[in-house]
Amino acid sequence: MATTQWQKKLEIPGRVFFTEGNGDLSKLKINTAWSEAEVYLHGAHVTHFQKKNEPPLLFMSQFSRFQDGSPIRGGIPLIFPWFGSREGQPAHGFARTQEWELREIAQSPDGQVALRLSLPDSPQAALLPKFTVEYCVTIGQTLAAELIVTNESKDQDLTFENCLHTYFQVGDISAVSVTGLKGVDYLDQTENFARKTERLDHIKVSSETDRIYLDTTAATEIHDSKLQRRIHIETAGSRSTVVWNPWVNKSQQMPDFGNEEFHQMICVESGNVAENKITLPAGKKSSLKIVLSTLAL
Ligand code: TA6
Repeated sequence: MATTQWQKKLEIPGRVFFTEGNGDLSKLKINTAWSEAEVYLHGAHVTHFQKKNEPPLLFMSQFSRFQDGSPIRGGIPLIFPWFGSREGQPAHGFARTQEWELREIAQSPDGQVALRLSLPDSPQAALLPKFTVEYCVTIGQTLAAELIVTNESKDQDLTFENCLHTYFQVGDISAVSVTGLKGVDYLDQTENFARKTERLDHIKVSSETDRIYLDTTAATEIHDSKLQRRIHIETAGSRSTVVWNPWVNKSQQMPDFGNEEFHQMICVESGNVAENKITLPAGKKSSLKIVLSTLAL
């Protein structure tokens, strides 16, 4: 979709500007003193974040679609108002396939860039109690993303799931572990949502892994011994952490994902899913925030 003149007026020359993304979708490129990033208006989708002299933080599939009605595969898919599949509806809700509106670009005195986007009205949204959704992305030495849902109705609760479904770039999945979830119960989606308890400090992936960790607000870390880095995932307003790698068979079943790409990615997702879903009273707001940073291993 073409970038409107009003949106172009928000550009900051040399810092934040629109460019033609894949599939003729509108893409914002952001450059800061520490990093660069890319954000599509389609799904308000952060597709790239990279600190200077470091490998990219986010994984993007080389086979991703960039078209109306399809989610982008990789980066940070924005999951709302439901997580997972739903009869007759798009998986993971409709927010990630809508064209979001850019509302504001702000540059802080220290040079961080903040974008504020809003979810437009839609027929699907009209089926729910009246609500608004804003998404704020802040790019600097770290990458922060905050999803704010406001229940605008006068007398109805708004029940929803939300999740920032982040795909992280790793050197090799066999040289990766995830920490911060020991002792946490999870639903194992590879075993029909069987409920289990995490026993390991360092979770490793050697087969399809698809787990919804529940009632956890802890920070998690991805230890990558091939890229010699730790990715630190700090959250606020998140009670669920999802860990996913499709491995061989699932990779082959996804046309927008390469058969061998599972070696270079892991999803560690933050949100409120399944029994952690949110019931927001009329007039109230909810915030889900992640702050992603990298450290030497
Ligand atoms: O977050 C894990 C998961 O729910 C997996 O079950 C898998 O479906 C993944 O999300 C990707 O979903 P998508 O609809 O983006 O293909």
